Amino acid sequence: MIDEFTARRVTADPERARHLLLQMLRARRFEEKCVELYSAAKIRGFMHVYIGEEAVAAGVMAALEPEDAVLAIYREHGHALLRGVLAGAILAEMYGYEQGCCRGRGGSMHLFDAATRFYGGNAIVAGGLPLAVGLALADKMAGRDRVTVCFFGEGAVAEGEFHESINLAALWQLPVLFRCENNLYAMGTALGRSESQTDIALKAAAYEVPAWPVDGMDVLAVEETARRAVHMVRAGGGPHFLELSTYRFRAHSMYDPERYREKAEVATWLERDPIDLLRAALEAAGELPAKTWAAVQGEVDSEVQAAVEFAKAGTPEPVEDLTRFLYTERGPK
Ligand SMILES: Cc1ncc(C[n+]2csc(CCOP(=O)(O)OP(=O)(O)O)c2C)c(N)n1
Ligand SMILES: [Mg+2]
Repeated sequence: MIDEFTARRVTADPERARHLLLQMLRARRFEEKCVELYSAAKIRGFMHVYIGEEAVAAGVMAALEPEDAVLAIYREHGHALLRGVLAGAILAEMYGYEQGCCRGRGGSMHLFDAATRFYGGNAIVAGGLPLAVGLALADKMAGRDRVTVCFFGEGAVAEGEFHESINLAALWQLPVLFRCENNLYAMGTALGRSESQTDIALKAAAYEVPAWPVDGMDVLAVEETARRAVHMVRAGGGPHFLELSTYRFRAHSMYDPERYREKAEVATWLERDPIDLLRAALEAAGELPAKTWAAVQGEVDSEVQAAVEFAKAGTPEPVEDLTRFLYTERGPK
């Protein structure tokens, strides 16, 4: 059953809703393929998928300009893809090939692409926050009209870097949008087992940063709040903070027996799959005829298939290149 409020929001701008649906589906199908390739041992190393959380990344990207910067954690395939990094370059990176966005040196957790100002991909919990503050400080000092968006999990709030970064961003009124992806677990640790205060927006508010909780499974709400927050930051309003409540449908990483949560809890959240919710709302409003939905799926499937072909045709970096890009091309002979 679609509530009246959702129905009205979809009808108000069906094109935007279909765009969001397409973006979420791109991330979902891409990662489903990654899981398949991982199981077939084509991709190795650590891999963490974002399946279930797509609305959080999809909802903000359309509000950004090409000159803005984006940082994420190790669960970042979707962020990179939706920011504009080519699917083939991401997958080739995961294959460890030279054609990857980091020449195959980074892998799943360290996607990076200067052209789209996607600054990673970071395996260190909370590691992206000080980088975001540094980027925003540079922009402010140089008088550049840019916003830096920093995604991180709720596990980051236990780190000193979280507090140091938010404090300095607030003190210096830097143009950063912090986006906490609260999926309730940091590996196998539920938030309430590690934090005395589980209201994360409140922690940011304690540093005088405007902060709101948002339903991270409702992509229309995510988009609306993201647009507003990006606008406020760009207008010189200093850092802003959004806490998105969301859920990862899959395990933490490819090695996780998931003993810390009940199957019933997962099933409850699966009922709020952001893709299913938006699709149902569009269909109920008569804004997603069967052939439009088939076209959306076809477009996504072709993109994923092309990425697989591109990655499969890749080649490892030649051994003689291995010392390149370390310090300087003009190092001692
Ligand atoms: C500084 C640091 N400490 C510990 C780890 C080990 N570690 C990897 S992922 C993770 C959980 C992080 O959870 P969260 O920030 O909520 O992100 P999520 O995986 O839920 O998206 C931890 C503790 C790490 N990578 N970095
Ligand atoms: Mg988490």
